[in-house]
Amino acid sequence: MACKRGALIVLEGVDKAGKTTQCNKLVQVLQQSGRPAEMMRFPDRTTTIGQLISAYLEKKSDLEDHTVHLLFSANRWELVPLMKKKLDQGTTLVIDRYAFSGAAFTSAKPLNPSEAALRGQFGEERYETSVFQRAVQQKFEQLMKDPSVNWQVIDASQSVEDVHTDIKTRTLNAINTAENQPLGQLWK
Ligand code: NYM
Ligand code: MG
Repeated sequence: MACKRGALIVLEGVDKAGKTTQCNKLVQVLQQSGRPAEMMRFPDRTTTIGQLISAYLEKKSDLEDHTVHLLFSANRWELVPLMKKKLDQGTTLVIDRYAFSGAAFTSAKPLNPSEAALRGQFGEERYETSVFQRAVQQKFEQLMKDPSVNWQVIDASQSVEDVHTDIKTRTLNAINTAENQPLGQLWK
């Protein structure tokens, strides 16, 4: 009998929402319960393309907006064969950002770029200002209107443990659903 496919779990949101913490905890609890699971993140700064993106985010290089958008996209595509193989083998992938960040961050750029640049810093990287992050949040809200994506909204203002419990419950449901789905549907 063919092995059951894994689920593709993507955590999206503004910077500092706690996505990385939650991805790590989720993978740990899945593995402890004997379910094959691995974490990935985008941008994946370890590849050659990822290093170009990382230098841009750290303001060590300047890139034209369309160019960096396409680099983020290429950075996801270069890992698709590996992702597909893992899902096919039954491994659930927990991903810290995916293409929705690509759409939300790039489309937030035309909004108040000069104003955003003047505001207080979240961290040191590009995009890490409260004005920019509010624009990104609005873009995510628009993207969530797409009914073909199984969006689950998590209240990230809860405690780390409560957010974790919430994500874990929804993930176990997604894994059950994925087990009955052919992989091909995802990769048309
Ligand atoms: N980001 C991430 C984009 O602008 N486009 C994308 O396609 C992706 C995947 O990279 N501020 C931005 C969002 C973040 C920044 O991500 C670095 P992280 O999760 O902080 O490493
Ligand atoms: Mg960051």
